[in-house]
Amino acid sequence: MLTIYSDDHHLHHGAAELIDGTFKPCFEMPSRADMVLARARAVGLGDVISPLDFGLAPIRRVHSAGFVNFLQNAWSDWQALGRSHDMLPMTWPIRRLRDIEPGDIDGKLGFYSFDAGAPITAGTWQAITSSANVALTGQAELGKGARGVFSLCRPPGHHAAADYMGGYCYLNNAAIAAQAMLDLGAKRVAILDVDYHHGNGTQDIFYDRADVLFTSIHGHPSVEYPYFLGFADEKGQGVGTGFNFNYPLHAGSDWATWGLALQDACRQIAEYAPDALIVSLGVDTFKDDPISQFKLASPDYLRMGEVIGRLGLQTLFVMEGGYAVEEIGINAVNVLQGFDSVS
Ligand code: OKP
Ligand code: ZN
Repeated sequence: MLTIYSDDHHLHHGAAELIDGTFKPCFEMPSRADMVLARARAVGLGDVISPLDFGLAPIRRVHSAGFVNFLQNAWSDWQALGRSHDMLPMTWPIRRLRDIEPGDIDGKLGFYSFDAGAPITAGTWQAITSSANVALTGQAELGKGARGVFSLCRPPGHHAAADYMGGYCYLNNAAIAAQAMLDLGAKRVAILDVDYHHGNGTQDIFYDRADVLFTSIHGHPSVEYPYFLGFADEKGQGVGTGFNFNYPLHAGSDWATWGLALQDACRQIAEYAPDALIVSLGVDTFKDDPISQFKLASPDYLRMGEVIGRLGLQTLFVMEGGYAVEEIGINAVNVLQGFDSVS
């Protein structure tokens, strides 16, 4: 399987995130992508190529103009205040507060985010636009006829919506690739989000649309981040009703439970008969993940790839989460090898 990768992800390296009431070193760190790349090379997964630059147009197809402007200018606005440490928000417009973009950068930060887990650093803009290009280049390779492509994105994207960042995510790489597929002629695209956390951003972006089916298997939002979306009764709205499927599972779920949800999601995807499938590939479902509560073991990821491969669809794998850095390469590449083994 072809891998798309850019070293630019190293430019995004936050010092700390606010978690459990304290600052901890960011779990979302550069060594994650390095480990996945090293494993892909070690097992001879396939060629590794650099992304092309698609510019901002395909990003703007998914994200609002105001949000893209905010991300592009955030660091210089911050520096203008004499600050050189990482940016983090701390005031949010929740219920009954006004929906007006502030002029002040601290206000903008709260306006365009939903948590304090995603720092913006000097190199974040370059890293996130490269990450989107990694996804778009994967999409282009699929368009040339590839059966499966791996976009080794970092930072991840599935928590980012049209106009907010958070959860280590800034631009929604999977959504940007899905929209590009549609813009280039696909009629229907399915997304399968296997990351441990609900893909709230992706769901939100496509919630009222029938041309993208969103399916997600994740920790139950009553006890797990992102808490405020990802329940089973979220079915889509308007013409999008019936095109959103959430599988919230309880803490401690292992392959026996998780695999059943995958089977059901795959049944929905097959019934939808999409032109292509995008997998938001997070491997934080792993039993030793430091911030997650599922119990998948490394060989389970081979099974996961096989089940996905048996759908027989052109498939773009977009890297999302996974924080057990020692095993992230084995687990992510196991999915890709499982997929290849049935292709
Ligand atoms: C990003 B991705 C847990 C706090 C979680 C943010 C997690 C973001 C995960 N107590 N903080 O979906 O892997
Ligand atoms: Zn996750």
